[in-house]
Amino acid sequence: MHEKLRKKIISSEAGTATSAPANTIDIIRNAEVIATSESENFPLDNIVDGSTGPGSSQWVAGATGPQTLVFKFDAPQNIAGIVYEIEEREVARTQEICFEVSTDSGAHFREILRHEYNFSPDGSTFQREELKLDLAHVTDLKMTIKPDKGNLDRRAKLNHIAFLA
Ligand SMILES: [Ca+2]
Repeated sequence: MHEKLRKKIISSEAGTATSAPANTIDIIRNAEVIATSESENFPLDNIVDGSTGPGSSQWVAGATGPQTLVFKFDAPQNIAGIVYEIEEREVARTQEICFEVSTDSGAHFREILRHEYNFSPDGSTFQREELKLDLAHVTDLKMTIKPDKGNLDRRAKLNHIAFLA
């Protein structure tokens, strides 16, 4: 008697976005996002729609200059990392991003990191960052995007963000 190999064939489809890791905090179910602006055709929903990578859907600010996104969690979260993606194909600009966290529902914020990135249509047009963190009891996470340091006529953009538990 022969035992049969237990097997499953799972075809890999080209072009599908990589699925989010299992330890990702579901932003839609666990947080409210407060933003300083959004543009009609590029709403905030695009940062959590699962569309990632170059050419993916993105949020574009409704106004030029610095923008702030505050993720207010329904219950305090332990955050082990942040992943974000930003694509800029149209203009050259120097972007500065700052993350701050609050553990008291937004009464006080503490800066956890600040990050610069240079976009250039002929060079870097897509930024993906994976930040390892060890944050406990986070009630609010604030992301401030300065789309162009020292020049306020650029628009902030964000294709994707995820928080790792
Ligand atoms: Ca997206």
